[in-house]
Amino acid sequence: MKVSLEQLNPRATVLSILLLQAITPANGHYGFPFVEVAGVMSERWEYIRPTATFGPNFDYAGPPSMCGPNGTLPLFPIKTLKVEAGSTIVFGASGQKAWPESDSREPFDPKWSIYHDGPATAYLSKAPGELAEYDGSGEWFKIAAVGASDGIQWDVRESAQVNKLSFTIPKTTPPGKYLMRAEHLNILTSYKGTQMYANCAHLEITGAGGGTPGPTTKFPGAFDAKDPGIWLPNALDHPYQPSDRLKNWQGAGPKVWTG
Ligand SMILES: *[C@@H]1O[C@H](CO)[C@@H](O)[C@H](O)[C@H]1NC(C)=O
Ligand SMILES: [Cu+2]
Repeated sequence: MKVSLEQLNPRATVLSILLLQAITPANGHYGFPFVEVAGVMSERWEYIRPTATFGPNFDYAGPPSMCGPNGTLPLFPIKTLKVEAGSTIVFGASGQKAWPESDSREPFDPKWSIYHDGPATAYLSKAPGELAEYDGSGEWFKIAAVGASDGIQWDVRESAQVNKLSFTIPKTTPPGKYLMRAEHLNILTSYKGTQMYANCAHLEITGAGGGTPGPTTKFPGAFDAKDPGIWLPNALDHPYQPSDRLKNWQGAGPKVWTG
């Protein structure tokens, strides 16, 4: 049914416009509450630290930059996914479904996709003891950066309809219990305009190990709003022709360790 604005009581119209504005931003944001297990998407928050909101984080150097808002410790107990080094971890994306988001148990919706354009990265940090008690204050190393393989458009972008992020654990990663951080950025060229979305999985990595991961960094602290991986000059947002700088994008923070 179509109703013109004139037909409505003006006060009701103002109210419904205000309500629309209050509801709309929730649709614009997202996170990674799922991980695939043997090709099947997990339940929501089964292996991922719950976060209170999927709203964008602009505090690149603050606590939410690690595992998302309220992700410094698990808000409730979650499982640990056992994986062999060398395997690929697939995170599933979702829009915000509840307030707080940690209350939602909505399953993965394969028809929904990330509708912002920007790079994705993944990091690991080994827990000294149990993951449930690990606040992520140890060393972190980056294992992947998914940029713009054609040098002109981000691989993860609205028109590509991406709903999963895949990252490979380097084969020589030392065995142990790890927090795995998956991040997608909505790259915007304005200073402090880029939106950060991050969530962390609990992993137990098996295998022979043998590698020495590095360089390492800390969360929070790995980023600064002026980091060229966060605040890209205009030419790198949407270049008119392929750019090697965009093609070779490694992101904010340390270089990728491949094992
Ligand atoms: C998240 O953290 C904020 C600030 O400490 C707190 O007020 C809020 O209740 C937390 N949310 C949840 C779902 O725990
Ligand atoms: Cu958004």
